[in-house]
Amino acid sequence: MSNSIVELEHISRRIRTRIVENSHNTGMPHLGSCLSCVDILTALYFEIMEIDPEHHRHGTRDRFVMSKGHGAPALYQILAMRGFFPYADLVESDHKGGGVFGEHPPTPDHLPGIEAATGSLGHGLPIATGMMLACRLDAQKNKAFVLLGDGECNEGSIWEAAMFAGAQKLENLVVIIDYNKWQATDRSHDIMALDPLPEKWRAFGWSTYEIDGNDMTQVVDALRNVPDKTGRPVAIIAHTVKGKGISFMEDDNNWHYRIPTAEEVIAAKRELKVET
Ligand SMILES: Cc1ncc(C[n+]2csc(CCOP(=O)(O)OP(=O)(O)O)c2C)c(N)n1
Ligand SMILES: [Mg+2]
Repeated sequence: MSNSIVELEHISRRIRTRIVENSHNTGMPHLGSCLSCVDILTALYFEIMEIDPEHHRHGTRDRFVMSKGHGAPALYQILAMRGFFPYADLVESDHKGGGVFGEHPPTPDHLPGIEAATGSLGHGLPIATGMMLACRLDAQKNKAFVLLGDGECNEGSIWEAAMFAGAQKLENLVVIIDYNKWQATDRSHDIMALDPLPEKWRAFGWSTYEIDGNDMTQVVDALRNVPDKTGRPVAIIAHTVKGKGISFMEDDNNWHYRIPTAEEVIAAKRELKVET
């Protein structure tokens, strides 16, 4: 696609508005986690990825795996706006009664655009690594983009997959780390420090880039640059702000679980300055 940065930023604000409204209406948690990665998802789905919502299982499509599966509410909004299913399905669904729009992504055959059922942290990267190995065996050039949380990088399975992908030189595999410096209950650094993070990925055979993951220009530029001709998989360390875009949610980890009141939804929409 060829959206300008201003258009992409506008889409991001609309997505943030819908996420906040949806959380209030359905009781869906993980607002801060969703708001932190919206700009990355917008860039991927509205500018970077080769996808066709009309033929969403096409074999040579690019893949996106939401490894931090609790970011599903953001992914649902992106998929609806991109045309994978009607927005009305999402708004009118019964979230509490076992519908497809749960706190974590369902299996792919239940919702167009979902590539993997995630939610147990640490599994999205191993799954995407297998996908890209299979695509290479089929001589396909498509890419897989995987969104990891920084807390999620505490999981051992992430590093086993990283070591395998580096050794195999899976150059069409791209990891984006949503580095918002928080996990569910505390600062990531205080639970299990990740630093030096770029050096760790490089030691496992990856190219690394560091960006501001809430700056649309930097996000698009980094994603346009893959594969990066080194033959290595790419890890983009995206520094983000949990709760980004709404002043009273930014960097306040209470919004990992909190649900906004009707008044807070109005205040958030006033800041975002867009309707859904
Ligand atoms: C294996 C596993 N352990 C624990 C959880 C519970 N959990 C859900 S979100 C979360 C925090 C994850 O932090 P991070 O990856 O940094 O994501 P953020 O919310 O900051 O975007 C945890 C521990 C889980 N989903 N899976
Ligand atoms: Mg985090």
